[in-house]
Order: sequence, then structure tokens, then C-alpha cells
Amino acid sequence: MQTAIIGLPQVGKTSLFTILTGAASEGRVGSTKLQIGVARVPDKRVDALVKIFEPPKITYATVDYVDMPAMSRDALREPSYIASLRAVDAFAHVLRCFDSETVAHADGSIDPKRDWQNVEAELILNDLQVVENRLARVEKDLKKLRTPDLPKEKDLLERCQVALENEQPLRELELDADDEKRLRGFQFLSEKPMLLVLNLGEDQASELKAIEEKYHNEWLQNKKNIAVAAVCGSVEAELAELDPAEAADLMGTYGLAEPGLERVIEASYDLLGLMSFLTAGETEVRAWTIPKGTKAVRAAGAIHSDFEKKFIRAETINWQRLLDLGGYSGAKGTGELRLEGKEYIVQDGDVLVIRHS
Ligand SMILES: Nc1nc2c(ncn2[C@@H]2O[C@H](COP(=O)(O)OP(=O)(O)OP(=O)(O)O)[C@@H](O)[C@H]2O)c(=O)[nH]1
Ligand SMILES: [Mg+2]
Repeated sequence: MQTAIIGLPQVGKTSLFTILTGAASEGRVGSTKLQIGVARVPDKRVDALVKIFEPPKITYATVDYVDMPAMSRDALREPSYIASLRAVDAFAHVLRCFDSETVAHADGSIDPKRDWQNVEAELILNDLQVVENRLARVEKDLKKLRTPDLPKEKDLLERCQVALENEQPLRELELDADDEKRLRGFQFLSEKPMLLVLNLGEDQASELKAIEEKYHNEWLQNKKNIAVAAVCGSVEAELAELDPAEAADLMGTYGLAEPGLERVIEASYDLLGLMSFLTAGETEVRAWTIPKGTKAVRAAGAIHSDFEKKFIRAETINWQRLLDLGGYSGAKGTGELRLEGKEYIVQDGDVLVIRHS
């Protein structure tokens, strides 16, 4: 699953991509190939379990990011640009909040809400064209043949059309599983989950949390599939160069309580509908990525396809309890190590041992 970093020109997309993924951006000037990079999902549970099990190998969950070229009317007319946008699973829209005399703003002034709305309008317009084209086609087909699904598709597309004409992104629609399936093939842009990344100036670093909260409350009340996270790109870039002690010092200087990057990654992971379960032993402590609501037997398949086929039970314990009891030897016989069957819905933070034949 991939999250595309989008936004207007010169808002800090590539800078954010670089610090998120650690991917060097040198040698990319003039390259038209999209850069894809991997970010590690920070996980305090993994860190805590490592202290008990002391394994030689530690594996975190990851999220993939794509660094997109700037969004503009011209770019949006290019089929390859649109195709790249359609292919991803979610967007991280970088909104410029930092002021700078040397970096020009496409629209001449700093106004993150206007920028968000402008880009949203482009996504909506693009989807509306796709909906209208498809509707024309469906209406034609309905005159010739009557498959049971065509009228349903027509109803659904008309619902989408009304929403889009009212400037409502498709991610806000309530869809049942069938309708979701019907829309999937269109890869609508305004249906994708959206993370708004506020790229703050250094002078705003000490208010990072408060600014994020303010925008969350003002912009996103009762909205689905959208989240906001604030970062201070230039400070994060400096932090990335330093060892932990120096980084802590620098954060103090800026009045930054915690790095914003981690929250960007966590929010991306969450918007994609993903969560982690854990495995822990002497050889490895590892976070495994599954969609929320996954059954134990499918989760076992994330580790190894054989585990899914030959699944018997999953020994399950919450990571915090495992920690409190001092590991598996302490947990045995306490009744806290439960045996769960195939249908068990894996919970965030479960530590599993799969029993298989
Ligand atoms: N002051 C300040 N400058 C920044 C910040 N983030 C990025 N910049 C500067 O803004 C310019 C553009 O940054 P990029 O990361 O290349 O922005 P972009 O959105 O990828 O730009 P395009 O891909 O060309 O649209 C660079 O000169 C950065 O140094 C920030 O948080 N603060
Ligand atoms: Mg860029």
C-alpha cells in the first residue's frame, strides 16, 4: 500500500519525503521517474518487548511513500500524472504554513485552507468527469441490455455525481460493501483517504500540537477518512542529521515536545486501515501489518501462507500483559495466555504464537 505525497509547488513535499524515508534525493534533478521510499512505523510496543526478549533481529512495520511532482493545472492534464495519483491508496497533502522570502508560493501568500480547498476541488473535478463519462455510457447500455447490476451502478454514480457537484469528496460518502466494490475500479481521487500535513515554520515549532488541534477542530469535525498532522519540516531535517542526545537538545531549543514525523507516519498507517500485531521470541521481535478487523487465521497467513492453511489456534496475549508478566515463562499458567480460534478478530497490540499442524 502506498501513500502519495501531493501538494502545490514548493510546499516541502520532497523535503518531507526525504526525512520520512531517508531516501537521498540527489541526482534526481530532471528525472521523471517517481521516487518511492519506505518509512518505519514507530512502535513503542516493539521497543518494550525487545528489552525482555533481547533478540538479534528487530523488525518494524513500514509504510511506502511516493514523492509526486507538484500539482498544477498542467500536471493534472497529463494522463501519466493522473494515472500515478490513481494508483496509490492514500494521499498526504503537504500544506505550506512556513513563511519564507526565498521560497515562492504558487498563489502568492500563505493560506493553507485555500490551498487544501484548491487541490480538493481539482480532485473532485477530475472525479466528476469520470462519473459523467461513465454515466453516459451506462445510460446507453441500459437501452440495449438489462443486467441486474447496471441500474445499481447508475444509482450509485448518480449519488456520486450529486456529492461531487456539491463539492463533497467521495471519501465522505457512506457506502456499503457492494457499493465500495462497484467504485473500486474507478480509483476515484477524492475517495482516497487524505492526511493533511501542515508544514510549519521554525517559529511555530513550539506550538505544533496546539496548531494541529486547532486545525483539526476547525476543519475536520465529523469528516471521515481525513486527518491532520503538523510537522516542522526544516527542524525535522536538522534532527535527522543528529544523534539522539543532540536531537533532544535541539528540540529543546525550538520548544518542540516531540518530533512530528512519527505522527505523520502513524496517521498514514491508520488512514490506510492498517494495524499491527506482534510476534516476540529469542530470535526476533516483529510487528506485522494487517488490515483492521482481520481474523486470526488470515493474520497467521501474513507470517507464512502455511500457517494459514494449517492453522490450529493462536496463543494470544496483550503486549502490555506479556511485559508485566516478564515474558512467556511468567505468563504460562496465569490464564492470560488465551487460545483463540480461526474466527478471532486480532486486536491492535496482540502478541501471537500461531499453533499449526
Ligand atoms: N523555511 C522553510 N523552508 C522549507 C521548508 N520545507 C521546505 N523548504 C524549502 O522550500 C523549497 C522547496 O522544498 P521542496 O521540498 O523541494 O518542495 P517540493 O514541494 O518538493 O517542491 P516541488 O517538487 O518543486 O513542487 C526548498 O528550498 C526547501 O529548502 C520548511 O519547513 N521551512
Ligand atoms: Mg518535489
